[in-house]
Amino acid sequence: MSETRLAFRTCPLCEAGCGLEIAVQTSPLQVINKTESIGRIRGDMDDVFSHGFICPKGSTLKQLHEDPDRLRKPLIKRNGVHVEVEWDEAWAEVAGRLQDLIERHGRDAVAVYLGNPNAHSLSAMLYNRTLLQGLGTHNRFSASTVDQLPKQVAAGYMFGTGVHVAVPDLDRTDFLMILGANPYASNGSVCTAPDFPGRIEAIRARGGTVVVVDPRFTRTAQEADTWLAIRPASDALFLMAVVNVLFAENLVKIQDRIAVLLNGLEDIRRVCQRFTPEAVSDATGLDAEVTRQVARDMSAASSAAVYGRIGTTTTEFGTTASWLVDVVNTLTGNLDSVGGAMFAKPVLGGPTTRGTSGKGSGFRIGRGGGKTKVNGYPEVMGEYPAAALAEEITHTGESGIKALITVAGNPVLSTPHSRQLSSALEQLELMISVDIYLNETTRHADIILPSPSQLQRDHYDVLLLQFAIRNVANYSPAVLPLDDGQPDEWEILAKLGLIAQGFGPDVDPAQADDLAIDGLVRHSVGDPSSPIHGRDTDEIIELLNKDGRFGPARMLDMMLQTGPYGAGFGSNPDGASIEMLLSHPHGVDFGALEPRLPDALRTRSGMIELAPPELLADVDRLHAAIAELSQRGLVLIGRRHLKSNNSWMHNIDVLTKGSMRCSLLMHPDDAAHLGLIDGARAMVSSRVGSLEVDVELTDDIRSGVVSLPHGWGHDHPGTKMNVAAARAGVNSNILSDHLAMDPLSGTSVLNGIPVTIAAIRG
Ligand SMILES: Nc1nc2c(c(=O)[nH]1)N[C@H]1C(S)=C(S)[C@@H](COP(=O)(O)OP(=O)(O)OC[C@H]3O[C@@H](n4cnc5c(=O)[nH]c(N)nc54)[C@H](O)[C@@H]3O)O[C@H]1N2
Ligand SMILES: Nc1nc2c(c(=O)[nH]1)N[C@H]1C(S)=C(S)[C@@H](COP(=O)(O)OP(=O)(O)OC[C@H]3O[C@@H](n4cnc5c(=O)[nH]c(N)nc54)[C@H](O)[C@@H]3O)O[C@H]1N2
Ligand code: SF4
Ligand SMILES: [Mo]
Repeated sequence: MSETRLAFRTCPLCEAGCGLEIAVQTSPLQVINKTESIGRIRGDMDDVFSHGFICPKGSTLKQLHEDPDRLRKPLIKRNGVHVEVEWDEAWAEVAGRLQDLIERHGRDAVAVYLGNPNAHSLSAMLYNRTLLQGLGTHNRFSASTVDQLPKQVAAGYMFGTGVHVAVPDLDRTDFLMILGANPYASNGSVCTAPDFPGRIEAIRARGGTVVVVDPRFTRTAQEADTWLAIRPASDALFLMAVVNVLFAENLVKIQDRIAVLLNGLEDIRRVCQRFTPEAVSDATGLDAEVTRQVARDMSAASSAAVYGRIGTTTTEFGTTASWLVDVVNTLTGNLDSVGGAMFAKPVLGGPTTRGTSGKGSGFRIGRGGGKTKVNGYPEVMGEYPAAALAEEITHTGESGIKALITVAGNPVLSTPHSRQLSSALEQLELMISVDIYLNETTRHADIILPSPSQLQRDHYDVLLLQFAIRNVANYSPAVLPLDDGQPDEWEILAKLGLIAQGFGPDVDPAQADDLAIDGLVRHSVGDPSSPIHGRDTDEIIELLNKDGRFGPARMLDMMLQTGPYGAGFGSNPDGASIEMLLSHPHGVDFGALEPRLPDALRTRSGMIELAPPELLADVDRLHAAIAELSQRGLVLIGRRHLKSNNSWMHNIDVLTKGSMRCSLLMHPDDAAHLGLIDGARAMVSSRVGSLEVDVELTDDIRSGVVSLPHGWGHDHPGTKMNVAAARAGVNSNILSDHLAMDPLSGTSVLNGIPVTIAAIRG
């Protein structure tokens, strides 16, 4: 007889973090072999946050786990071909080559690129620190500079740290304005809210209003009361005009509680004056009266929240637009207020809960004078622009980057001027990738170290719950055991870090784990804001070790117990701990968000910096852009599809079958102009590259704007993703310009790229 057990875990594929119910089966043969297989995966109806919601990707964790192309053994490139090796051989190769390279070229010769799945991996969130410390390099890059960094920089200047990002209080707001996000496809980002679509529908069902600002009439726009078809890259101008109207029409209504915490209100009043709705109307493509009405409606609403996402951040004014989102939230009385834009109080704690309440060291970029060699881009939150990686490899001579370690990243498809990066990677002396596939990026690697599948690892959304719309906690132990000989992902990362420090190939990653725990406990008992301040270090470590836990589970227990709801190792017995979460497999809900200011502030002044000097200094550039934006010709924007996940889930047959999604959306008016018909093949060119793609005509996009999804282009030789290769699509980042970026954060321009398009005859 076959047996079935149910396992519950949080889906690690996107930021929504839905609860999954996973049937794990044991057939009679498997009983003998002591193996199990994955049966049906569906939404966990009892999950405290997602209540059964999932999207089509969630259930494909089964296919992902079983994908024959997913790597199960390390690969080493020998004579240009990747061959499978045992782990011992892989570690020996890593140790020999990495150590030698560091000795010859120094630590900064090794660059690191951390990709998006790191944000969804408990191992990575807890042990990348060990890796980075072990490497000791300043050359850090990540997907943040093709994504959300502008939001973090703006939040840092205003509230004190890069995790102080306010999220719309979706479940209680009466008015939601979404700019540059399409949660019906993406399920939300830097706003953790499973069933984001359902929560949007609930706003309207309770009589509230939803406004979507987007050049494309997305599914989200279709569900809104109002769609504002803005011209790409002009959101900062639109928001500045909203601010202008709020002052001009006396609609500013700051809560008293917030007013006393505000620095810079008069600066805002002054700088917005030039940006009347009329002055920006050509650049935004929005009628002045429409902009005025938005300001009036927001101010009149009993509660309101503005939410800006990737369509606003990956533009040349990403940071400025993100800043203005919260300026509008503040001026309309909605900052840190129920139904407005609020701050989570994460169960694990974080920079908004630790340290001195209400004050901190503030936020700066370019710390330590760090900047890139070729173009002098400053350090931002410990990293450099991903767009600079290629030039830092190719144009820095002896002192430049000679080796690269990628962890869960596919920058060849995800970052600008892909062809340039792809050829730069060929010039490296050494490349090591921690990844689950042999893909467009990892094919360049000398050594690939595969992580176990998502179902073979513990999970907790360390990062994403910092941005959640409710304070929840949910721990998922691994559903299946590791394969024989397969190290856990945290062990791979920790061991890489140790090897980079000079420990040889046989070093035990547990060594780094014990050291890290020791450091955490010591720090916590010495921290006056910690619930275990003054306790005995050895006693705490003994308590942590008593059930034989190690790795992420032990680390997590430490963070849970010392967090704002923590059990404090006995001082608050009903508080959060790993024991508590293990006895609540559907998660624990600590409630809706509550106002957190001024306690959560970590600015030097202890005030909300409404007009940070760095952002005031950008206002002239914004004003100067009006003329150019008004005349900009055809521009390219991206798009997401519910069944894609950036570049890496196209090998899952059930997600990619059906009509080809990698097409160029174009308005019929533009097509007529260019002599293109639906289904025609077109050549699209930008300053840095060109590609061929099929055109798909639709009225659901602003004329003058074309859209191509990213994450396609799976036609590289030397990869092993057979399903993806069969429907390769084309890589949109061939067109994005590595020099075009938001200068305040180093984030690339991926939306609003000037392009020319020509029909391909025949
Ligand atoms: N033009 C354009 N470009 C974009 C965007 C856009 O909107 N337009 N969006 C940008 C955004 S928001 C992002 S976040 C980036 C993403 O950029 P990246 O993070 O560089 O790319 P991903 O496609 O997420 O690739 C993830 C990689 O991790 C591997 N992987 C998956 N799961 C795991 C795991 O659990 N462990 C390990 N070790 N590896 C794993 C996959 O095989 C793949 O190689 O792309 C950006 N690029
Ligand atoms: N299914 C699926 N889900 C995902 C991902 C995925 O690839 N697939 N990726 C995940 C990741 S890493 C991220 S970061 C999030 C991103 O989550 P979202 O930010 O919701 O991303 P998109 O769905 O790309 O929506 C961006 C919208 O911005 C619009 N836009 C483009 N340019 C502009 C502009 O200048 N102004 C304005 N106002 N709008 C503009 C686009 O038309 C698009 O509708 O999604 C996550 N979730
Ligand atoms: S929306 Fe889909 S991919 Fe995202 S967490 Fe939920 S089930 Fe997973
Ligand atoms: Mo992202």
